[in-house]
Amino acid sequence: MKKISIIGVPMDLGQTRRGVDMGPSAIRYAGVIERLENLNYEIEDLGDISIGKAERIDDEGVRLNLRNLKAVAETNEKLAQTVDEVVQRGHFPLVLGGDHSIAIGTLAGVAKHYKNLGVIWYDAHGDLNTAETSPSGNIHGMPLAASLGLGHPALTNIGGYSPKVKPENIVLIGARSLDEGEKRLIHEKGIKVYTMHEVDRLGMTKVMEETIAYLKERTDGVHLSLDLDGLDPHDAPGVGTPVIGGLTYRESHLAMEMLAEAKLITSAEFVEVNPILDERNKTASVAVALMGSLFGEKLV
Ligand code: 4U7
Ligand code: MN
Ligand code: MN
Ligand code: MN
Repeated sequence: MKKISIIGVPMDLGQTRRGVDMGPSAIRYAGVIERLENLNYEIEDLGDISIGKAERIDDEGVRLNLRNLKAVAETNEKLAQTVDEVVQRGHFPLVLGGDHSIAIGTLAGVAKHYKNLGVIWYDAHGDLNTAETSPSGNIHGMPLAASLGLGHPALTNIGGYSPKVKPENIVLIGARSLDEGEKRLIHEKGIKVYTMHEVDRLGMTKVMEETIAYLKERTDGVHLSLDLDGLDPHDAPGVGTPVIGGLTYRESHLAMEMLAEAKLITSAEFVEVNPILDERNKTASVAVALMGSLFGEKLV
């Protein structure tokens, strides 16, 4: 596929730190369009999805332990629609966040086009909380659960159907901060996880070889959801929930190159870039470099 549609989602309502809404601008400023055009893709930039307004007093969100539920759900509904149209037109959807709650909408737009969509969740976190298990009430910690059909119907039914993915079609990479409820769910559902422990033991090459083989045999398309906090804060400081001991830039680069070589990925999103917390747009630049590798950039 030679056409990529870029969709910005300046969402910050899925968590409480301001600035992540500027992620799409920072990534564009870091040169994403030029970078991918140089790889001979035709790029269509669809601009940014408009974000719902937060309630000034969010009584319902507080009561439900789902901060900004209404606005987050509305925005994801719009995103799902946009992504759906992009896939229908045969383009590759590349979504720029924004906080990770937008994965709910991206997956809603993508998953209906596949019988068995695979998902690679590249993240320090599992994002497998529901209102019942979430220590924070932040919806950016819930998108993978919602896509499995778990949680509030306003989140699980985005796009008018549920679930979007099956637990056996998911691979988590880089996990190192999982809440108790998330660990329970991972065991209960048999979700495949390469925590930092496995990355250390096996090395990224083996992790990606296994991931690619696993998803190739059971899925008909694979979505990459890459949270920049999957990387170590040294390499990606501009994120709202940094966790030390993460994946290096080099490991991540290798992972993207291996995915490119395997021609596995059919849609992608890069999320949680927060320019206010960043150092000279480093994290956005890392995101763009990883996109370059994902889309086949070669060193020679
Ligand atoms: B991100 C957390 F409790 N698990 O649910 C939560 F540690 O999209 C963090 O991966 C979630 O950045 C992080 O609030 C969400 C917390
Ligand atoms: Mn077209
Ligand atoms: Mn994360
Ligand atoms: Mn995340």
